[in-house]
Amino acid sequence: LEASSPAAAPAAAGGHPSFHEMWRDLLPIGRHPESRGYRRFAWTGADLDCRAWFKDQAEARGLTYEVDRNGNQWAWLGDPAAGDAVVTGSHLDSVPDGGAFDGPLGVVSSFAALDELRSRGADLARPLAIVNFGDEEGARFGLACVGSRLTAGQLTLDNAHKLTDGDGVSLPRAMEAAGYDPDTIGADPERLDRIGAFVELHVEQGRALDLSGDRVGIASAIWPHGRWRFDFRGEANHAGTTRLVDRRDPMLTYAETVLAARREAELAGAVATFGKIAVEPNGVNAIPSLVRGWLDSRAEDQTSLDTVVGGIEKAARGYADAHGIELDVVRESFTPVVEFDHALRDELGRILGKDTDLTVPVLGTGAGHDAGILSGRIPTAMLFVRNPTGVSHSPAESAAEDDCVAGVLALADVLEGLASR
Ligand code: HGY
Ligand code: MN
Ligand code: MN
Ligand code: MN
Repeated sequence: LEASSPAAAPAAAGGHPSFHEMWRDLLPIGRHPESRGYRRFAWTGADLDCRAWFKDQAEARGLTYEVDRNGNQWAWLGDPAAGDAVVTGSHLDSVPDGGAFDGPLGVVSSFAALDELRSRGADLARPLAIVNFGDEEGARFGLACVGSRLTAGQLTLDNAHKLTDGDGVSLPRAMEAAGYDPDTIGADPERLDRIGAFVELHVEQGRALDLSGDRVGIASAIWPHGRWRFDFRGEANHAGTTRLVDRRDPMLTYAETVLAARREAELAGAVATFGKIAVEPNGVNAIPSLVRGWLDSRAEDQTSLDTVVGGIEKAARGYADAHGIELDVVRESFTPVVEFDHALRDELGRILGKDTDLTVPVLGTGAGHDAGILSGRIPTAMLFVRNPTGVSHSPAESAAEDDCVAGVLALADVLEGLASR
């Protein structure tokens, strides 16, 4: 499916007409006309349009629709109170100028898999639910996986009030403006207790499946990752009249730190990215007084991550001292390594090995997911769908129609296999 050409997503013969139809309806929402990327930020108009789409899908199928105390949307087949539910889903929000697949592929595939189960006449012994977790990307308020973190009790109402967007609007106030009661925000153990397994389908954000020649894979682990804010403070002054030797220019220190991050990440076999920056006063002809850069760093294991971030901070302090710059480093969020449930992973392998002609490699990933947050609380697994370019968090993200359909069928097999026993 080329995100840039919805018309190029034919309802493939033997494919999934309902997948195709949902994809087509969702595709225009929140898409920027020039960048062609998605700007579906939590609780903004585009996100609300996506949420309305979710509600429509639930109601069109006669599913029990609800919004939980943290604003996550649920669509239930069977009794939500019965317990031991099998839950699938993902998120509908995006990074700035994100691709079409990261998140929505999992939600659309979940509804399509449910349609598939119904057309098969599957006899389910456990309730099934589809979920859209709010604010997975953290593009607006800086913290990723907000909906699942709130549910899992990793973010309190007090701390949610401290999360603000670029205009100073806090997360609870943004939810309130969108018509939700923010005072109900908080851990939802009762809801998690009713879930027996959570399976999230997601577009792969790398090329492992492309290289192995497989359409679908199973996730093994998520790398530990976090976000750190580096505040470099210097002195604003005239760009034309201030001699170089008299400057305390935080941009220089920031630039040296970016280079150090690349070096440290290479040494540790990890990744480190400064992808967001704020400059004050942000004038062409003024030396900055403040450069604020956000570091996103991830590594296969905790020791490597500590080494990378420690190395970057040490280098930054050295450069800051040399230029008379004050430096503050704040860890804004952190997610430890996630090992997905082994028994559930093996179960998925058995189901897919038996019921389809797919081979299913097991892969780790550097991307965060709501499944990773929930894995501390309930048995959780992920399916990845091949991404031929490996590109993600960009409008160039893509997946082939046939692979998406293979993902839908694999998810249907998994849901049926889990919910039938
Ligand atoms: O991995 C991330 O950046 C986010 O959680 N999707
Ligand atoms: Mn993402
Ligand atoms: Mn995602
Ligand atoms: Mn002047």
